[in-house]
Amino acid sequence: MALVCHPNADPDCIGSAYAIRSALHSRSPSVAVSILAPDGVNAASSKLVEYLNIDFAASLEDACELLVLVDMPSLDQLPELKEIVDRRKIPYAIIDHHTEEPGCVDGAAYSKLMRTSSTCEIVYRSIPKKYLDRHAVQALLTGLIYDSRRFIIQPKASIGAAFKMIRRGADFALALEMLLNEQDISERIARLKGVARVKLYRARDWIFATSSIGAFEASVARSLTDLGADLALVTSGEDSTSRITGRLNERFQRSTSLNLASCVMRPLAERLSGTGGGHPSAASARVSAPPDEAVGAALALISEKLDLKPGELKEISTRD
Ligand SMILES: [Mn+2]
Repeated sequence: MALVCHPNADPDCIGSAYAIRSALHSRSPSVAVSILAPDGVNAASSKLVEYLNIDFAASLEDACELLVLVDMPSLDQLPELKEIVDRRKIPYAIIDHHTEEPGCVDGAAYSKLMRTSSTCEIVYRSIPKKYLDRHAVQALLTGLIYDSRRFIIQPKASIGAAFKMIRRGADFALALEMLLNEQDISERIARLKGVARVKLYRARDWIFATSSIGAFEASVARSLTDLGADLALVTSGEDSTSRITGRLNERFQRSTSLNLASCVMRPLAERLSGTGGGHPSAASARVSAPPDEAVGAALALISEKLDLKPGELKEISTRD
């Protein structure tokens, strides 16, 4: 069995995958379970990965009989793996939260989708506690704190779940320590450069920010929404291909119901021959177009979805 993490795997994804594997080991020791992170893990996960001592599998083993998509609704963002899975007809299960992907569960052998603040909360709720050891609960608490943005999202449910995990031996201070962001210098420079290169737009009471950077697009996009943008689009790339990453803040997501994955990144990928997907408030695409064109097309799709009239989306000068 292979547990597959989404690109740039975050602590919610890592914590969930670890706990699922650990529970499977104690329930069915004869089942071989590997964890795959085909497109790497993000910087916020590095301490957790080290603490849990996770050994990622290099590739999908030939003997794999079941795939579990952890914290992602489809394999759209991992086209190479998707191709193998389709070709070998490997059944797959989906465990994910806050997803509204139409038809995403159609091809799945099993799915567990809940509107929780984190996948870790779903995993905790779904697995009989006798199969969860202290490390697994610690991993789940860390992922929950991260994805609930420290209990800002769905506070009642996320605080309640965290309290139960703490009663089962998880250490809150240790979880916070593992999330302490000691970003390396290149990521901090990328964030600051991304902010320096920002272009701003206003539509009604919403602020959109776009920028470009060579790497750490997700981190730059998150910085822009943290600074006050309702929506951030960050590109990286050269002349003919680019990667575009989007983030929405909670309030904007709630008031517009804009789904970045299904309304923006997926159609963008279709239009510009690429691949795209993700979550409603965090999604990305790889497209066959220069970065400027990708951003322009994404803004056009967003304007269309929000029903903006021509001229309603105005660029704000950053020079005066
Ligand atoms: Mn998540």
